[in-house]
Amino acid sequence: MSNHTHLSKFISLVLRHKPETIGVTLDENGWADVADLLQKFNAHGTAITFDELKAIVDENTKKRFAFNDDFTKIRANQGHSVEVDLKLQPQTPPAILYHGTALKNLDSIKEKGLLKGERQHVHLSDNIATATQVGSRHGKPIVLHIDTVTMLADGHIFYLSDNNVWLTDFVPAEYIVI
Ligand code: HQG
Repeated sequence: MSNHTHLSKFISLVLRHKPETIGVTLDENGWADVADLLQKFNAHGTAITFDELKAIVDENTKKRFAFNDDFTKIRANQGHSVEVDLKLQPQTPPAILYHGTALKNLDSIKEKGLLKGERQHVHLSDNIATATQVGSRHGKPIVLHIDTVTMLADGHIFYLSDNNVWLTDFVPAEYIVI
């Protein structure tokens, strides 16, 4: 794993799941202070400069992180397990969205629907390739098709993260086409 990939994973851990690992705090909208973050990474044995942090944010293919306008704050665009309010506005998704999972989860998903688990939302993609990739993180991938038209008609709400991941609270099994 390259040094930047390793750092990127550590930054994900801090900004999405465990800011306390290095003693950083996130505000209610998920932002960490950049100077504080850098100082605490370095104090905890992870050498990183502002320029390296900026390069990691810029080169991240999934655009996982974002700075505010003056680069004094940074946050993860989605994927949190800590409770944050990203202030995302409800949006109308394409008629079909995709969720990649592992075949071994299928029976449970058919029974219980898609649950957000540890994260704040269920994550959906607008394309099969991304969903396949996400699913293969968990095992032999399978891509579920989600009928968003009926979900919307039934009052379910969708959000789009700044890095184009579709988010919703729960997908009951009846809207899933396998
Ligand atoms: C599964 C990555 C059994 C669900 C990706 C998934 C994504 C169930 C796993 C983001 C279930 C949770 C999120 C049920 C859901 N029974 N299994 N009823 N309901 N599951 O990692 O969607 O690279 O929390 O199918 O690109 O895989 O980190 O969610 O397999 O956008 O930026 O439970 O993480 O982004 O796994 O991935 P996860 P996910 P990053």
